[in-house]
Amino acid sequence: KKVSLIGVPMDLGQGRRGVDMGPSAIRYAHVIERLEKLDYDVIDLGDLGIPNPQDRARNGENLKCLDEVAQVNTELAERVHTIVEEGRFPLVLGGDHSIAIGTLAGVAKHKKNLGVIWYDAHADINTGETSPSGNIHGMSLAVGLGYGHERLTQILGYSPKIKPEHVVIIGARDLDEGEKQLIKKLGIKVFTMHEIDRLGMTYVMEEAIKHVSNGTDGVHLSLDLDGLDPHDAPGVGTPVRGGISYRESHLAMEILAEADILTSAEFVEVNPILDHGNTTANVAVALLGSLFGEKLL
Ligand code: DIR
Ligand code: MN
Ligand code: MN
Ligand code: MN
Repeated sequence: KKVSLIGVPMDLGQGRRGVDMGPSAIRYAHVIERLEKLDYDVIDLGDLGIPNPQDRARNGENLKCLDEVAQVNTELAERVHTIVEEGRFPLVLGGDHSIAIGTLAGVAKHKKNLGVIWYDAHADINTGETSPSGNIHGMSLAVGLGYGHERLTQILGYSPKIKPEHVVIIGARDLDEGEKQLIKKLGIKVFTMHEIDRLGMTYVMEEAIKHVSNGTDGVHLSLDLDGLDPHDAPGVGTPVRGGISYRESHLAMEILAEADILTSAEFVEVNPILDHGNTTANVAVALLGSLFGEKLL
């Protein structure tokens, strides 16, 4: 595989500063070297430019920094679209999870039926109407499904980007009321922490892979580091205890590598300011190693 890596140092989709340093922390944790060692042809396209907003708290229609988030995601969508066109695998480094809006827009332009694995403590399926925070990082999956502000859903001029039956959420343990309703209404497949504990990660991943492979022409992994337990990944803006362990996450990535179904991936929400050392970026890079086929022996 040929991999094109792009960083999106954006923190405007949520309230805590520092997640803009995520791409830098992940590069510092040797992501390029890790993938090159596995014989991938890796190009680092660098970071997108992020505008400096006049007012971070401005809350138009309950969407904070809507103009800036829409602008960055439009640029990201175009860049990701080009990467796929070149026959390369887009690997997007966040930044807050609002950047999934642009990634999905760019990838799905090439894939009529894109499968999506959403690895996260949250479902990010709020809209301006349901969001208790107004933070767009909690809305990105909804936007991909065609729900939300049209400045976001209409990026690259088409909507929806993905269909609910092609989505699986893994690791959910913190959902808002409106999110629960939309998940039920759309019939989205969710493996909460309950199912992971009860059935085990091997079974969950096998079922998840079947689900996103059924009737799809590509699969995107959107991995929010807060899907992991805060003990293992402390450097995230919205930690929720009782999460997926480091070991379970490696297993999940190894099973995904074996299945060989992914056509794009993004790793988001690494916040070095809230981290212990560079633990969380190191975890992200270790998981990327497994995802790209690293083996002990
Ligand atoms: C919450 C938190 N559901 C919101 N979402 C987060 O603001 O919409 N997503 N942290 O990753
Ligand atoms: Mn998220
Ligand atoms: Mn999350
Ligand atoms: Mn988050």
